[in-house]
Amino acid sequence: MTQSDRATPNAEFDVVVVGAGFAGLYMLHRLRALGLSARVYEAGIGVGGTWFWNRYPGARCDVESMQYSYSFSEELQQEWVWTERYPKQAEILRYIDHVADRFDLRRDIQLQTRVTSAHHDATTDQWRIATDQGDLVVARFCVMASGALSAARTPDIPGLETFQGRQYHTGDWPRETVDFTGQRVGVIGTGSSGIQAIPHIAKQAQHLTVFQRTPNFSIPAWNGPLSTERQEAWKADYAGHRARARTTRSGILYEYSQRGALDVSDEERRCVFEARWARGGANFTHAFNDLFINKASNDHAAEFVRERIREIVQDPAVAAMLSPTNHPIGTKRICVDTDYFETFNCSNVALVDVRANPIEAITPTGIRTTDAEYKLDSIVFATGYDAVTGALGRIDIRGDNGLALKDKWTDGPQTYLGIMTAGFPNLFMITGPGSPSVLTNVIVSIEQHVDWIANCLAYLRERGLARISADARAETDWVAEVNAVADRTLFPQAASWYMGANIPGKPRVFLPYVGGFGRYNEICAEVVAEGYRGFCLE
Ligand code: N01
Repeated sequence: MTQSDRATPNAEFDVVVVGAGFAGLYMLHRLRALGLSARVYEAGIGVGGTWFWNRYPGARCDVESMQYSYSFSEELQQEWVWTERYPKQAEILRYIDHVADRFDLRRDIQLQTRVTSAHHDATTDQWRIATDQGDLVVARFCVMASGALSAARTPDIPGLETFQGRQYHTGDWPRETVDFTGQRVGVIGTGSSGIQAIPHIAKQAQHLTVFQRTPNFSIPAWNGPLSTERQEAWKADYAGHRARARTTRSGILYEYSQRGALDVSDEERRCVFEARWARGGANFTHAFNDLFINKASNDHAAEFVRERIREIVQDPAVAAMLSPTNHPIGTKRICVDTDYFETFNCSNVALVDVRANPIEAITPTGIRTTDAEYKLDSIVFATGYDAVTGALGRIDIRGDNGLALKDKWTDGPQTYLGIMTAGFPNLFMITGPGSPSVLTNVIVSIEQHVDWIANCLAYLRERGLARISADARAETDWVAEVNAVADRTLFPQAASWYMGANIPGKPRVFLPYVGGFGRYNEICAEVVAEGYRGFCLE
């Protein structure tokens, strides 16, 4: 028992929500409608979660604007006007701020407050939640809306603290303008964040060195203004589009092919890939319906992209370095870029292969690899996140008998449907491990989870019940299902953050449910229709 377990709480709520990003805001809105009292804690000085912190140059969503937005309010989706095919970070943050004001959400959100612990008290059947600002509150229910890509990670490189220049992480970018003009800049990391930031930094910096460990597949975004006609056509049937999106694998309306890549001639396959490349975006990986399950089919798509890289990048040695060969296309998150490969034709940009010659240390003046020393004024870490479980791991969460979540999850996360974990009653997760989350349009996943949780709370109240917990047996079966579905795909062949592979010591388990959003949504509905099958209600 800790000191906070004995202290007298300052306040009591029906529900505490951790995080005021897309998930926390919509959760609060639904809780209000149920007449429940709620407090949302948010570490940032503003709402927006991941989109509040990710202010790096070029930050933009790779799901199209018309789809990357809430569907819960017809008025909101009709009235909001997006300006580009893919929304930039500032526009998304404006949208989130608009939502917070429009639905009067701010009065229940406490900013600049990080939840440090959440302990379940068996005697009162309440969660005791403590923050870094000294709050100690109790609530019957606790909802973790803390995000799947919110725990930014800087690798433990020796000498990190000795660097005399400026350091930045893409996932924790300063609010003030960063100007790289005249500087020698190093970027470590070539995932979605690095691939977006690099072309922008290259335009400003006197010299840019990109430290690449794994080359990534990237498809051009062909971003541009969103025409009024296109926007109005979409809005004419917004509800229909949303409903159709919810039946798909990714919760996104792509053109999902019904054919395998080996079912067509070489010429036809090439035409299909060319058309997809010309349209741009992640739609490319749905050019055939077997790219995620058939290596031979995947090889065709991968080789097509490598050919494009060789076409774009003038120096054949640099093109070879930028060409991914160690994982099937799509098994690390596909990137969507604007002028990424083209940037390596600029005379002020150099590419360094840190797989061949790893980074040994950060020095006071730059980065030292095993074969060279690079003098830098600024270093940008585009090194990603402790994904899916990281934000939960930073909170001391304890359930029945004081069991710590991090101890329960030593060998990998165990959840039932990614919504609850056995032994932690009345604790919900939004887009938790074992749910489709990061493999989908995350707003579609968020809305589905929030609706499920809100409906569950209403169900409990109508029946005079106070407690819901996941059944351990149902959880074991779900974890087995999550693994089995992943094993039928090519995803486990990549050392990706989906597998926890980017964090030294993190268990290698496939974190999201890859069976598709549509199927997952059906399963969640079936569970409810069968009286919350696999949950214990008391
Ligand atoms: O992070 P990442 P991210 N030395 O983990 C490298 C979403 N997102 O922030 O691959 C050298 O993908 C690491 O190398 P390797 C999206 O879901 C979306 O870019 O591990 N290099 C990799 O290249 C995305 O997938 C959008 O070998 C090191 C990079 O750092 C997710 O967020 C935009 C290293 C990290 O890539 C995460 O993307 C941005 C080391 N010690 C993000 N440690 C859009 O919607 C790590 N790396 C467009």
